[in-house]
Amino acid sequence: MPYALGLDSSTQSCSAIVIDTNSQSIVAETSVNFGERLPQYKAPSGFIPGGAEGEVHSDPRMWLDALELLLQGLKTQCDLSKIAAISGAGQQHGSVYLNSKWLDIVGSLSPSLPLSLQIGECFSRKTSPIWMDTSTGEECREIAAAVGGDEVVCAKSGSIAIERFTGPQIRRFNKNDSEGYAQTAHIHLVSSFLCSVLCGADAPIDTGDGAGMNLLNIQTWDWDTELLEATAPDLKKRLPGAAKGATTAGSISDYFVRKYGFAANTPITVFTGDNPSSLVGMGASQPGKLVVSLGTSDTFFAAMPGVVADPKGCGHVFGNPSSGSMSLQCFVNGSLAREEVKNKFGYDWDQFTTAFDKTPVGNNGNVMVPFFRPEISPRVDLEAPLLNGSEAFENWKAADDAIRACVEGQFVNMKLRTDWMQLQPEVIYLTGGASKNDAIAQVVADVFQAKVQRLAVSGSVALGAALRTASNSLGLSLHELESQFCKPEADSTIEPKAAAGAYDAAAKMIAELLA
Ligand code: XUL
Repeated sequence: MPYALGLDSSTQSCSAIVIDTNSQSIVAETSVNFGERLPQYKAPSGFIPGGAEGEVHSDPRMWLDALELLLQGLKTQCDLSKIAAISGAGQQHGSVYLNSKWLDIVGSLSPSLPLSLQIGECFSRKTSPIWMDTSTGEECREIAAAVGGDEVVCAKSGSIAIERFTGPQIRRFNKNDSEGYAQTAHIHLVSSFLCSVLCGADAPIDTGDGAGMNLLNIQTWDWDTELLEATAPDLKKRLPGAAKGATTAGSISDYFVRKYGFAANTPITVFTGDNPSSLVGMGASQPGKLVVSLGTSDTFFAAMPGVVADPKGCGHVFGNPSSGSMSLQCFVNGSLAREEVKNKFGYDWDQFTTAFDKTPVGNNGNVMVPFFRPEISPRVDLEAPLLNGSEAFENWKAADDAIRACVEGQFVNMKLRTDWMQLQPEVIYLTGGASKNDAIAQVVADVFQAKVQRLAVSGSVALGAALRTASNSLGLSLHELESQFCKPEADSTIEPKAAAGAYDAAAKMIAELLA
């Protein structure tokens, strides 16, 4: 019987999954799309459109209303009193600003009134900046300068000061609205805010999500005094404690027991960020497994055996909710670039795939760095692909060559940019739209010299939360839970075919083109 509930408050929706750890099955799954179900917040894609100067904010009351709609829906699918453990995850970096009424109000919520109405009294900043916000370039530079440069910020916090990260956002709030900052008694991330609401008390920030703030020291996994001071005055007293992922934050508050029928005292494991949660939900929380998600942008993440920061400052290090650390690296030019090349030649996806049968591994030395938009891994502002040779992309006549060059260029660059993680992959889990394509999967296997398996995951963030709490609160092995719930698709394995070193020449050329 023991059920575990995992929640996921993401950018566009809030989702839940309930697993039965005995029968190793999913008991219930549901989701609430913010734009569709809560149009009153005028945030069709989960954020308020038209923010000035790169600001992207959401109304935190929307997240609370969505949580209630979600639990109402879940209640119709399963008996919530059977849930023996709860955890969750939130979109990373977004922050919630609360005044001095917060602890009293969240600790004594009345089930006859909605959360949003009661907690609505507590916001010292009406809207929350989220990860899409790019308004804090100046604050990033100020924080870096105050502590001795980006290298120092990166070595301390696992990432250089970045616009969407929470510290620069807090700094900007204090600069633009010092009165509002003075009224702020508590600052939470989306994840720790929702965890606190469920517990009816302040919950800690876990090291997975906390490392996305430019405030947490990845060597001590605690707040870094220098970074706090470089960010805003008296910041430490406004933050909750930092805690490792396997920490019990509290137990479900009376509000949820009376309103939704949860069992009293149901334990809640500290929430984490969506990416760290997804690492667990993909079954990759142990070093040796990499996840490559192929979407509009491509994302690479993996559990790391040690704690190292990217010396070039492109990647991120977060706490691994299972233990140790994880890396995350984003590549803007993912499907975006693959589609650009496909469309240039008027190919469909079948023709795109067949191109790989007609061209050899290494593409006879025809190399492309396929950046059609400014890239962040590495940082390149140029909006045109770089080629080895003087030929402009517009003049590239051989469609099949160009397609192979694009995909090989993407993954050779991915390998170059992730070498700092010092990983020795046994298996690469490929997920996302393009992962089904065998030709692309073969290039990944050949470049990384590791076997590739496909994962059919839709709700890896919520699943990761359910697995984490089943491990932390119900005493089950996380490793076993991952192998029970996160199975790669049958017959999806692709082994490397090319010899080790087949991409050495291309790697050298791409490194030179980007030097
Ligand atoms: C990671 C990031 C996004 C958010 C939104 O650094 O900004 O992936 O977590 O999901």
